[in-house]
Amino acid sequence: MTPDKIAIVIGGIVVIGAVYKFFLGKKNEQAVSATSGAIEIKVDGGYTPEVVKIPLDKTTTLDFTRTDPTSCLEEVVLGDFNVRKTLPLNQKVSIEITPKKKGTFVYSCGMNMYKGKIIVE
Ligand SMILES: [Cu+2]
Repeated sequence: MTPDKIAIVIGGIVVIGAVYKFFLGKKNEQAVSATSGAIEIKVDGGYTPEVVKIPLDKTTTLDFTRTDPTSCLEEVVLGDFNVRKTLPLNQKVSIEITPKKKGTFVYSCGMNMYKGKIIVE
């Protein structure tokens, strides 16, 4: 094979890998349940875990820690719980919520670009 053909093959493998990872990543979106009333959420290019499960009528503390310097993520908005908080870099910000309704609630960054989900059950 000539070097340009090798480059095409390598490029193809990289693209297939990226596509595969994208779809697999979506499937791996698994909900993490809050244990002992608290859950840690890492804010770095989005929210990890992206989906959390919390119990109805109980207070759960969501501990957000932002390690991503992107200003996009400096605010977190939990519209359904009337919460809007600034997340200083590398500092844990605890948000307590006591859901009164079952369902799936979406929260986001201040610009509504990055999203996470809270499942109340
Ligand atoms: Cu944003």
